[in-house]
Amino acid sequence: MAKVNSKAVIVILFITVLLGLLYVCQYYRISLSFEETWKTEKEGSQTIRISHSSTDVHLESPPGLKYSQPSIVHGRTDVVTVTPWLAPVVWEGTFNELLLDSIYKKKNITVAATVFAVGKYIMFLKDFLETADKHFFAGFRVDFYVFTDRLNEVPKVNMAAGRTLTVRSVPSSNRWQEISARRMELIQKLIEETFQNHVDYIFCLDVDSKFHGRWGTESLGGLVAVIHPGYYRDNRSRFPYERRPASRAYVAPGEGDFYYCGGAFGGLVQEVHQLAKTCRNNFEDDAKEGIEAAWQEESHLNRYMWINKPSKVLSPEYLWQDFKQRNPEVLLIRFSGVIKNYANIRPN
Ligand code: 5GW
Ligand code: MN
Repeated sequence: MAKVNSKAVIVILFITVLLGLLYVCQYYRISLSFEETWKTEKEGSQTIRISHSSTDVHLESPPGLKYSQPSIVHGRTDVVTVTPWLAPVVWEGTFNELLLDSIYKKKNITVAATVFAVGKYIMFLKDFLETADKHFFAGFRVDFYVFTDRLNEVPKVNMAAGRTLTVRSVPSSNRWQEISARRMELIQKLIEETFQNHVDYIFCLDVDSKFHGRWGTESLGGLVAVIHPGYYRDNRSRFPYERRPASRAYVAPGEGDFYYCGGAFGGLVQEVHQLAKTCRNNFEDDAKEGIEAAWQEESHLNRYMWINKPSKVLSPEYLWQDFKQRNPEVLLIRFSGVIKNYANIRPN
């Protein structure tokens, strides 16, 4: 009896050790492949990266983090903080940045930002980049992509550690309509060719603007749109949607949720890829039929966001306009368009 028992114990022990070894190997393999990804990333080639950016999964909070107690009965009452399809609308005072940053630090995310500075718009680039480095995802890995036709006029801006600046050459164009059309195409191609696998989120921003306050992890989501500061108190009949049914950007009277900005949008790379591709195709198909939407890509973006509801909506804090007086519900202006002399900067 005793002999059988000790044999059994040895077998069980053996199996346990084997399983343990297997587990350790597996773990080691994962961390190894992660490191490999890192190495090749730096060398500029593409590898598959373990996905860690899905939306609608639980958010893992680091253990032991202390932060103020959330309330479900007290909060902002002067603004609406959720859409009818239950996407959050991000306003100052609705989120805890310490908590959010800790959650996304753990996920080790990379955010990309695209900005176009074609022709005289190069003059806005320095302020844009300097303020972005300070306020846009501070403390996180950010890759800025500048598209310009004036390569030697790109300002030397020192980025904080872990943040990069890549300049891409685009042909000069005298027609804004062309620049606008090509923006979506270039965003689509950038995603396809450069970072489908190593960037998690992307934001596409106007260059004629500056950061004045935090724009960070609270803005992350699958598909992210920004409410236009010019129309958010208006009835939707006044929104400058494309109103001709012949256009693929058409939004009928009585339709539409909000009027969103063309000057800032973003989300998960795969989502923004879908958006850019769709808007580009619709833009080009319209053009073939000799039609151009009222506000070019902004009109197509608005049509897209009407069909494909954004999973996170950013309040006008995220794209204000310097010439506009701050409204009382806007507690903090984070990003704002500068006042520009149109006659001076635009080619047409
Ligand atoms: C914009 C209007 C007419 C003609 C040309 C342009 C233009 C836009 C340009 O010459 N160069 C250029 O880089 N852009 C890019 O498109 C900038 O990133 C700019 O921020 C963005 C959108 O154009 P904006 O900022 O003039 O449009 P609004 O609606 O913010 O005034
Ligand atoms: Mn602008």
